[in-house]
Amino acid sequence: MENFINENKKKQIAILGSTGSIGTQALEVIAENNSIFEIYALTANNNVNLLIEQARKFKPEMVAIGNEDHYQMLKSALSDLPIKVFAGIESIAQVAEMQPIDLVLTAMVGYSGLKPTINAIKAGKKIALANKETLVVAGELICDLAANYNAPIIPVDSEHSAIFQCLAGEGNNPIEKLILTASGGPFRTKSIQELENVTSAQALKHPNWDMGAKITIDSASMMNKGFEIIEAKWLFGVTPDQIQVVVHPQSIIHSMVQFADGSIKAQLGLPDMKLPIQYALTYPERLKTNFPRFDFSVCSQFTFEEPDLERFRNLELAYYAMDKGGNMPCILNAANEIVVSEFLKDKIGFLQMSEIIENVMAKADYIAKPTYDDYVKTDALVRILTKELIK
Ligand code: MN3
Repeated sequence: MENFINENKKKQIAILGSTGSIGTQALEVIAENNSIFEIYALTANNNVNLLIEQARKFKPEMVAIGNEDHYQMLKSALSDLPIKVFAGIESIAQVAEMQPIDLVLTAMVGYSGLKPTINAIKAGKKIALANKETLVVAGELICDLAANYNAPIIPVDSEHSAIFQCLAGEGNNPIEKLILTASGGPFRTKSIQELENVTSAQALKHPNWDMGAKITIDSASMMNKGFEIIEAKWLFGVTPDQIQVVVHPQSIIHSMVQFADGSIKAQLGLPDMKLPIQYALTYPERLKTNFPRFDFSVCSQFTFEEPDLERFRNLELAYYAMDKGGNMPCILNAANEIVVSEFLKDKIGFLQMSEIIENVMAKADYIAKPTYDDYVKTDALVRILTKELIK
């Protein structure tokens, strides 16, 4: 593969979702390596103040804000700079396909990542994929498009980056199994009785990773790991029975690959998303960083546990959705987005989230071979159905 980094021509980067946790960390990585990378476009959904600040600092060609109410504010705050300003969800998808862009980092939250990712793939862009919901909702469609349009997808999710790194140099050596590690989240040791009463504030305190609110709740409920199983299936072309989840509370082993000869390769490091973000930006090369290094004398023990499917039902629901295929993972995702937002408002309990999702999965219309329009329709209908069941 041709080296991606070329000091004579800076790589043009678009960050979709630049004000979120991944987006802001990606900008730190890019600021550190500004002789290699240049920001071409930044987009955000709602956080207009931070988007203005980022645009003034990185001076992209263009910015887009999803929420059109913020257009005037964004436009006037940047009026002294030659930055094109757009607003509306559709404009974010259009920004993703702009000709000069070399790489699109998809770091939006949830289903909203689907359309812009499709556009970027159709424009043949290299994709650094942080928005896992894109693959959960429409993995088959995305992978077919990526193959047809020659758009490489490089995972940013730490587990998938780990697997991707383990596979580097392995050619077509057969994978026997992928072993996804899970921290277990803040509720790993809580009993089912205790889980009845945990609050969103408790769920937002993740022991190892500092992330956005939605993914932190998904981590506490293990839905995040459920999504990651589905993400792994599509990224690495394995079958569901080739994906195993192991709870590893220290979050130092980010995931592993077991090959046909029984050999297991693992990727290790401190839990810091800047590493997988940077690897996705510089792949297949590695750049020097000043991130803190893992120290074996400080962490003397790695432990492993089986995930508990009784307390964390979501993992089982995700396996079911993956086996069932069609629009079932899309149903799973839409129901989850609604229950998470209701849990964050303390409108429903922690365990209720899985109960409601399971109920929605039983009631929603199943489509075995969905088109893009079917996904759009499924997402919209399932959101309504889930809200009705919560009332
Ligand atoms: Mn992850």
